[in-house]
Amino acid sequence: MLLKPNSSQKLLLPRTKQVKNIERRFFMGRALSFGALSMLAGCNVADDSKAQSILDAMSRWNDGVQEAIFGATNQLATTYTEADITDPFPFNAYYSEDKAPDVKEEGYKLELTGLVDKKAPWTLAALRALPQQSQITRHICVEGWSVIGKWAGVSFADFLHMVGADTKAKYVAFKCADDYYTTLDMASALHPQTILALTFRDQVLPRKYGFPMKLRIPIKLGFKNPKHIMSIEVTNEDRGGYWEDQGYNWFSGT
Ligand SMILES: Nc1nc2c(c(=O)[nH]1)N[C@H]1C(S)=C(S)[C@@H](COP(=O)(O)O)O[C@H]1N2
Ligand SMILES: [Mo]
Repeated sequence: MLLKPNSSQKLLLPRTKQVKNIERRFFMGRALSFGALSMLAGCNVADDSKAQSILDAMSRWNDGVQEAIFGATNQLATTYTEADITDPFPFNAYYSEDKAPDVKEEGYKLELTGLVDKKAPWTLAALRALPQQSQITRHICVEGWSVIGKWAGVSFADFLHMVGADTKAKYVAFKCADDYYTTLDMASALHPQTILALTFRDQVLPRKYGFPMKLRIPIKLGFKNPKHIMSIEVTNEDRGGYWEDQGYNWFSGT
């Protein structure tokens, strides 16, 4: 599905191009200066672990620069009206719709691990009893299409504070009922529009859109919005992600 022509498209297209250009420049810079860097650090290219840690550091620096350029974590994503909602709303995952995990509400509990004080798992009923926040925002997929949807659920910042998460930790990592996983930077996790979404268009989140819950984070590309979440870890280790580990940019802000 192609981008619908509207005001934010004008902003989006040049920006996407800009991201690509910036990444290309960083990549070239990285490639050209690799020899010099290895010398500086006193290692040769055969010294894999040292070379890798330099590349990792540069990649983290790239993520930091993107955050500084786009300031995504300080800005609010555009919100839309009910009339703007894309209907029908597409299905998307790394498999076809009939393969979407069929998580049952009975027995489901959201697991919390890592740097969290209160690790007691959460039932859906308990999550539904918390204050709910709604949003109509644009979901942008890295494949080049975007759609507008409506989600509601628990403010993720409120949830992290409630369970005594160490919000000074670097990351929040997610594991899903399929083989999907992703890692978010803490600033994005705490963004005021990041929600643990329990509904889509005011109905219980359907299986195809991530039942029992997805993280809806409009300041990130679609693949940073994990569906069918089973466990959440607060951590200082980057746990990577399904697409991130296949080369998609880790930061992937919108
Ligand atoms: N568990 C899980 N989450 C996932 C995916 C997936 O395959 N499995 N795909 C991602 C991608 S690439 C996109 S574009 C969105 C699609 O979310 P939607 O169903 O709400 O449109 O889910 C993201 N989260
Ligand atoms: Mo996507």
